[in-house]
Amino acid sequence: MNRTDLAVYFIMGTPNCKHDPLVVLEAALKAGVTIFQLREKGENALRGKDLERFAIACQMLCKEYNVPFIVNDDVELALKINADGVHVGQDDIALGEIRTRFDGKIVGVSVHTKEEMDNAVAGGADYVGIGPIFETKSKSDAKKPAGVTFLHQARTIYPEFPIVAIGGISEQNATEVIQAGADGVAVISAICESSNIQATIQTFKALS
Ligand code: TZP
Ligand code: MG
Repeated sequence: MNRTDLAVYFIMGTPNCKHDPLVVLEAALKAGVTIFQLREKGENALRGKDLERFAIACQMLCKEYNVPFIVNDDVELALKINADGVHVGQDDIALGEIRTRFDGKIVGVSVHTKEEMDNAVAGGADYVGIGPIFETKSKSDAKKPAGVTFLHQARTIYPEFPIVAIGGISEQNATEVIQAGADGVAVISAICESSNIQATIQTFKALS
């Protein structure tokens, strides 16, 4: 993976969308998101065969636009449908095992401290996600907003490692996280709730 692949990282699940999620995804792909993560969580989240069917529909769209398709948490689903990669948090299964099972694929890890970042890098992660930077309403169990202090520290310690920032990032505050050292912005609501997805994504793309 290249650091440029993280420029505009769109994350979405059906509960995040007010209208047809596949229409939202295609608009985002058309506008130039550089990577997509299916994160199907929360109230009314799809499960089982319904989730698998939806995941495959997202995957097919991403293929059409040549955009990597990542699955959040659900390692078995990611392997079953041959996703381009998986994104895991600190509470998910061990990185060593995931790295082995996703040989040649993308593995992303959420980190919040230097120790977690060191472990992710040493364990073979392809990129890390750092956040929540700002207040988010898209993750019920999100930690307190951390600001850009750790992000900046992580960039200083790892000048070349792919890092994406997440949590409450908007068109208004995205510059701050890019200046602090992020290669890109990972967003849910900024795109899902945008009244002009094309313009929103252009704003993000212009920053990195
Ligand atoms: N992890 C940390 S914050 C967050 C996740 C998945 C939610 C980001 O959503 P939004 O709407 O861009 O704040
Ligand atoms: Mg997780």
